[in-house]
Amino acid sequence: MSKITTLDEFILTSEKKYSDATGQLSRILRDIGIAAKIVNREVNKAGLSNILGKDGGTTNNSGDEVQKLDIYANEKMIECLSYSGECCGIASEELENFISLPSKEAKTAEYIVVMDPLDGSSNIDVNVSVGTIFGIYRRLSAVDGEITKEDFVQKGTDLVASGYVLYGTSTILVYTTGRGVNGFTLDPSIGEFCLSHENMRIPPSGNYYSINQGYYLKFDLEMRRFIDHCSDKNLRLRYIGSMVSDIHRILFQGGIYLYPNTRKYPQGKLRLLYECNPMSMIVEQAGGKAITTKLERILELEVKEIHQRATIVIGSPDMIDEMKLFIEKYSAVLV
Ligand code: P6P
Repeated sequence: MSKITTLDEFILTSEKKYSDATGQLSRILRDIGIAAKIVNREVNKAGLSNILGKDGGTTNNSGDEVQKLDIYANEKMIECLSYSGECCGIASEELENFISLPSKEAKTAEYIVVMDPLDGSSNIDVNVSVGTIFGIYRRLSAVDGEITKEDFVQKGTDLVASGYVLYGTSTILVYTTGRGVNGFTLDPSIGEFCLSHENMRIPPSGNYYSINQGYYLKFDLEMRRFIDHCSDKNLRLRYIGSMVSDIHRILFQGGIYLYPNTRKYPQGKLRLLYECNPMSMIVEQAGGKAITTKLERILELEVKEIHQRATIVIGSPDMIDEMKLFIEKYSAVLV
């Protein structure tokens, strides 16, 4: 039997490799691992424990109807991130504004977390994959003071770590601290995330493209021409309404995920801080690319608001480069 490397062991071993590591980031990552196991337990029995359905018809900052599991996942992530005392504040899709964690230790902690606690929650009631997305930044405010909005509205290039959990046919946690991407699959028989995908690299190209083709007539010309091109090349369209799931496929098998501007979302639908930036850090660390439909690198975008939206084109480098040619050729905006 090959040696099992648990997430905790991997985090601690990685920490020892870097003399400047203090263990604070490791403890935050382990808190997230615990939260992922708890959320996974509820996701797997959502149909049985009256946790399905809308939470009284409330909506979150993305305008999405809030499902009970959204709220549960948000609460558990906040609770678990309080354990180590290494996180001083959280911004979440489920929260109007950022929050400070109340413990005495948290007040002087040096990291903040941004998160989408349950991405793709419209899939919950129909038993389709959902995910958690997180990013970790160093706080900018003085540790003896209050946290501020500036602690959160940081560029993606300033991310210290990012990751996601995919609650699918199995549950996998994928993260990076800027030194490569590693995946850990949950073994329910021992309750541990075990290293299953070491040093993940995205294929330079692939046979999948992922976009909500239902908006075809609402996309700009360059998007429609690219979609036509994908069809001409007999690429396979895969789009399940969960960014984590769609990008996870592309990370493994190659491809491109696109959420361009539409009439309903002229700035794009996805949130820059806690969806686009963390996923872009992971994909870039695995050798991929992530840009906006105006050819800007996602990670270099100025973040001005916590719930700021962005367009995104992310995935295999060769396919992103090909998409750029369509944008340069057909985009009225870039002329
Ligand atoms: P649409 C889920 O709400 C999400 O933020 C992403 O995970 C997903 O890819 C996208 O929005 C789905 O949006 O407009 O295609 O339903």
